[in-house]
Amino acid sequence: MFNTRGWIALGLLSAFAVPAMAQSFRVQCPTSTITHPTAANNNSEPAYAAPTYRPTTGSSDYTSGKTGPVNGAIKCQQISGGDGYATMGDGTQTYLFSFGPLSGVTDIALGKPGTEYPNVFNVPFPVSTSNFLVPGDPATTIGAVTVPLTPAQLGTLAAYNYNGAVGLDYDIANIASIYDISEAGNVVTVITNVPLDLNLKPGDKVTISGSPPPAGDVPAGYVGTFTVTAVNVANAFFPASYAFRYTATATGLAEVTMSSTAVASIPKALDGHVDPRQIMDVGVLNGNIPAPLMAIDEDDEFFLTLTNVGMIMRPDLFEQHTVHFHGYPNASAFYDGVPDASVAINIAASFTYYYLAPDAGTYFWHCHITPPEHLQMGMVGQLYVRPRQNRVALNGNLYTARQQQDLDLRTACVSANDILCSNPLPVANTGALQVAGGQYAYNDGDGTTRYDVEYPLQIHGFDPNFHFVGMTFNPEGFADMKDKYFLLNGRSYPDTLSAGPLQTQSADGVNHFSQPLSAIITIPHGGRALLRISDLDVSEYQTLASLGIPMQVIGYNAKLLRDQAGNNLYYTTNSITLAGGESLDVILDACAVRGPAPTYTCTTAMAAGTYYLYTPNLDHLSNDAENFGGLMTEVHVN
Ligand SMILES: [Cu+2]
Repeated sequence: MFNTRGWIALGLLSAFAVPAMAQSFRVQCPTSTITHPTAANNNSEPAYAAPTYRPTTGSSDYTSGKTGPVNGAIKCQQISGGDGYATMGDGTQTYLFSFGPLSGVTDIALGKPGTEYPNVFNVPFPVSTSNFLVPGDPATTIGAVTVPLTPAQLGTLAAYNYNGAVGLDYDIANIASIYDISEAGNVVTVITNVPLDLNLKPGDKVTISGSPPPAGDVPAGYVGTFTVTAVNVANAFFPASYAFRYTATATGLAEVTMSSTAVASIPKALDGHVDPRQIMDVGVLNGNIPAPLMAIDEDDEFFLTLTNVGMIMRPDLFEQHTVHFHGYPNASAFYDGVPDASVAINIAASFTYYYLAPDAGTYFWHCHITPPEHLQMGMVGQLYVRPRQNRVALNGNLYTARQQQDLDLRTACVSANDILCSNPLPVANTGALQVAGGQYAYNDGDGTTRYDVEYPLQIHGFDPNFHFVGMTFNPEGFADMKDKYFLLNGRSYPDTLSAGPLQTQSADGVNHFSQPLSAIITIPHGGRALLRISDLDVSEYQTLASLGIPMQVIGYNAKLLRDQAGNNLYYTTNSITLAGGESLDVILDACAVRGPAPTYTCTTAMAAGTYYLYTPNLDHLSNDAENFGGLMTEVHVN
């Protein structure tokens, strides 16, 4: 069947005479940007003391109006879009349309976010320790292990610590023949015979070679390895992009024109070039449910590369995929992933999405191509943004730090002039101070969303019939869709109680990690666990109840539960109900009696033991069969 829209698009393209472009895999993770200018500072989160940007009167320009410190860092991640398998609690293999990790592969397998700083992401696979990544890695390399992984095998996984961008490789060294070399003082201008858009930039090393007189025509003073001082130099011969400058020691060197021996060589560089074989080896049938976990901090810039590796089990389909951050304040509609209004990624192509991180909270993400189908089939992932308050210095006043955010129009939340303010100042300064390693769900300003451990928990449902016809080339009945497998982090009870990633042998004959996230909640003595719950179920509402430990709901759809006057509207319940497309934040407090503000010290801890999170919708406690599957997991209180 011809795609009518495709023909219209072709017509428009030819009207603008855009040259035909081959699709390719690329990856992008800059070490610095305009708003994060110092590369060395972008590999960790600096402390938050004051806002980055305070607009001055009459100025709307970032640099001239900037009066504060640089906050946040740069984060990067690469994912594949394609297909794969998961194994359900009753042993049934389920076919997925899915996303898989193409960076942070070890962290993902360990149940952590695969979001990395540039100094981790921009690292090619270490060829010296192993030849190359093979299909199924890291599951394949960890070896033929039993499921679930034993503690010793988990240790092996932790030792397998490659988290860089899969396929990232050096672009080859470039050699350009030189047309002209001239000198003014000791500033040398080199004009080559080709455009030097090969990532050459000031600070790079370049090696000039050539035969000196009398046999050759290149004075020895030009020859050697130098640091480039300028690129894109206007000159009398060729476009500026053909020329660069460096500084020589010798002066008064004669000009060389149309040399037959002079050559500039530019060292190999990491410029986003990837080896497509590694992308295909690791990305194909690499489906994960939930899709790779992402986590960023407020003030970060996030570069997320989606690589569409195609769906091997459905070669008849030419499905595009996108990434849609659900409910997220986007940097631009261009990166929203809704195919009608932004780009979609074709098979054999990569695209890097760009996000800012303005508002803390629990979000989630999914593919936005034919959402009922691609969501049902497994293209659903978790995403959260950590608040600035985590980065307030030890003993800093949380209320004062929260007030600082109102000085920057980009981060301000002032109820008096913003009725949509999602994170108002608390009604009073409780005097809550930052504690060592303090982690919070929101910029609460009063310490009430502090937690000791956090667990992303994705609720999802599968219709096994839909997955089966989706795998077997049959038309899918959308109106008949009815979820019958009920999943927490892609697993049904009792698989929810397995530590470590679950493996599945896929159609390529090798094992792949398929369901990396455990759903066991472990709370330290008297501690607090933040459950970041999201529901991406397509056809069912889902209810999750807590037996023995009250659920305190502190946030809903990535918004702090607080009125515009600053009163906390948290409520305590024993069950929550979510529809697909909703998220909420729940704190399970293993403390029976807690002291008052500002420290909220636990005076009586709950008894150690095993508690349960389960669905009281009893038909959701099995996977379309007796006594197996369903939405249930354990809470271990130490
Ligand atoms: Cu998709």
